[in-house]
Amino acid sequence: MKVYSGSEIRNVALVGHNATGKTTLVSQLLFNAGATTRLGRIEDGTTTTDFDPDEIERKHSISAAVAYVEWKNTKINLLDTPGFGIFVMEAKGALRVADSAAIVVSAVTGVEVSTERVWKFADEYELPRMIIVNKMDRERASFARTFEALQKKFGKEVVPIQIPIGEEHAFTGVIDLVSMKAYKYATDGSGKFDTIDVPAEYKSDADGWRERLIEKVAEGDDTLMERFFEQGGLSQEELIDGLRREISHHQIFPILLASASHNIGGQAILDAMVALLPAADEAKTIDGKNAKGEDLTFERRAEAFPAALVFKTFSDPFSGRVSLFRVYSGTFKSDTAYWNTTRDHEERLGKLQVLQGKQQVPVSELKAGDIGAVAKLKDTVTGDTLAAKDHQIVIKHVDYPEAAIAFAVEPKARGDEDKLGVAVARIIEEDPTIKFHRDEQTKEFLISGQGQLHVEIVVHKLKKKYNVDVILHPPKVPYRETITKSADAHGRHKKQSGGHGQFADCKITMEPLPRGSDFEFVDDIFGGSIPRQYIPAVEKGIQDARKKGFLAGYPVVDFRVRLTDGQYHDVDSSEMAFKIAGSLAFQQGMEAARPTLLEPIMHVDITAPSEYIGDLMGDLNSRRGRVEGVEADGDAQTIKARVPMSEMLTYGSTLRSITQGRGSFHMEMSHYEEVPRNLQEKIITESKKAKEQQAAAH
Ligand SMILES: Nc1nc2c(ncn2[C@@H]2O[C@H](COP(=O)(O)OP(=O)(O)OP(=O)(O)O)[C@@H](O)[C@H]2O)c(=O)[nH]1
Ligand SMILES: [Mg+2]
Repeated sequence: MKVYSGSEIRNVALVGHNATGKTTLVSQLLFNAGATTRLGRIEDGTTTTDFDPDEIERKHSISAAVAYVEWKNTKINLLDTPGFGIFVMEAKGALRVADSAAIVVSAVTGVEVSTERVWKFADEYELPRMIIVNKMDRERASFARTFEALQKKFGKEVVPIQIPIGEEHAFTGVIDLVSMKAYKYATDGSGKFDTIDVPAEYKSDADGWRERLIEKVAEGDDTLMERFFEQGGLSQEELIDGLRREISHHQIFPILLASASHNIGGQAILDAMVALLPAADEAKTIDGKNAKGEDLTFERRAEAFPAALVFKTFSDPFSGRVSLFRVYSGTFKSDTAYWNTTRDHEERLGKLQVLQGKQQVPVSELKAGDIGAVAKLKDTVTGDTLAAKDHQIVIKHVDYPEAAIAFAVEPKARGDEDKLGVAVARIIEEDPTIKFHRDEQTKEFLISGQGQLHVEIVVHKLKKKYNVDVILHPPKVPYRETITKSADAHGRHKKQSGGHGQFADCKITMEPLPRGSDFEFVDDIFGGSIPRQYIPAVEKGIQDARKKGFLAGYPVVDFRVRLTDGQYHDVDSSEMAFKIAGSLAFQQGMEAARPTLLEPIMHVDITAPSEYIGDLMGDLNSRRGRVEGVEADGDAQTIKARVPMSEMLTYGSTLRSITQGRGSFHMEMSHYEEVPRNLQEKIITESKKAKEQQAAAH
């Protein structure tokens, strides 16, 4: 395997809505460049970048993957990413290490929800981009409509550099507006093409589009503008140079066309990637932190010391854990020790490789700009920086969003708990947007992720890859309890059993506090009716009791206890006795203080094409939701609402069916509110039942 330097490398992330054909496009480009011997297809499970068994079975991408081609003496690293909303962070991670983005849209559906999300990520990372309008062969494909939608959404910078020859089943080639040549493709999927003159019937159309392109390029540069007016046009070289510059400054987002599954347009896309997208050593600075934790930006190309960011981890059945990294500066060599600057320890890198999907191709070294992989790192996970011990920097990785939903899981086999923990930890290494913890209150294991499907995929992986069979319970709603009025209470613990007795007595006042204040304990004892040393015991007794709950076993929050009076006995009093007295007082206080249940309210954002908004609002109404606003965002709209968590547990599938899969949603914890009284009885009975069952099982 040849070693490439940054100027010979393009790192392009293919991002976009799901099913726009990103994975198929990567297959097409690999095949056209001779990296594979046949055109991989989703339907046959033969694509290079959807190699995971789950991806093959589900016929869509779940995880980012890398492949490469050599084209015109240039290595193009292609990062294929999933388009489903719940996996969109994979796309963000890939964009983080790419130098440009290929935004893939379907010529049938145009701009969609994930298109806009990935566009925003590309904005955030200031990436130059090209737009590939794929599926030009499909019924109802339209170049004009798609172009219009793109321009409306992303601005006048969206400019075609190709127009199609034919549409739908008649799509047979593209006219290149830069060279003013046409490429006509074989209909057998071989990708073979003839370069021909622009067909007569397209001539005037193509001239018009070319003129618009040239004007747009000239706009960005005064001297070019002058030449344009003097000469009445631009030379081929001036046009390409100008285009390249405008693309790198985000002044032009060129549109290219394709039918990935019919293998049309591939070579023209590869040409454009090499000629128009920035090389890996052209990009500006990269931000991170130095060893002292201070922010810093460093010039990638100027630096000789090695620095790389691990942006992805996956486990391979043969080589174990594989870490993918992008080299930002210096050169990484096989069998050499580096420093994990994120975790501050040495990490030995074994044999370096470049990846063709899951296939590992050995390489002696990787230079600044390249993307490679290494297996079996000792203690390095996604997001870590590898650098040199005497030159420590930590490169900034992506910020992951909070998990949107949590499910309880239970191993089917007793004693599999440890195995479960280890397996989930492995999965989290691959996908840091998954969270796993044990709920102190319910003692359950909780897996949280970006949506129900996300968690289901984890469960599937646990079984297939790690042989841990779990039962997925409906997500648990973390209810709370509180009081609604003040009450005085008295707790007295007295026992005379043979020799040593037990005695403690305390009087308390319980008062409601505002939401979110949790618990306060105030010592209001005067005159030593309870000696100092026993007061913490009273508090401890109340703390323990409030965590166990009163109505339905949920922690009691947002109240204050004032300890006002009490009695003790010189011999018979003890800490234990005062703990018991405290808890008895708490029980009595709860009875008198009109207890009630609190439920978590979620802040929910739901995005979908406008036509579904009415139905979605109606549905939210029936879920006790409060709509707080609707924001128009092009053809899509986003509903902002607050909805009780208990009403949102299976929202993913409802949303899918209402919007035919075109909506997405995100939710975050907002605050707690009182459960309407008429719903409380049911929650209390259910929780009691669950407890009895748990008790019976143990
Ligand atoms: N007709 C037609 N079908 C295509 C084309 N490109 C892809 N497809 C089909 O569209 C479906 C989705 O293609 P994928 O390549 O998986 O799309 P993707 O963008 O990678 O999807 P995600 O991984 O879910 O984001 C598959 O059934 C492909 O065969 C195309 O140009 N024309
Ligand atoms: Mg895909």
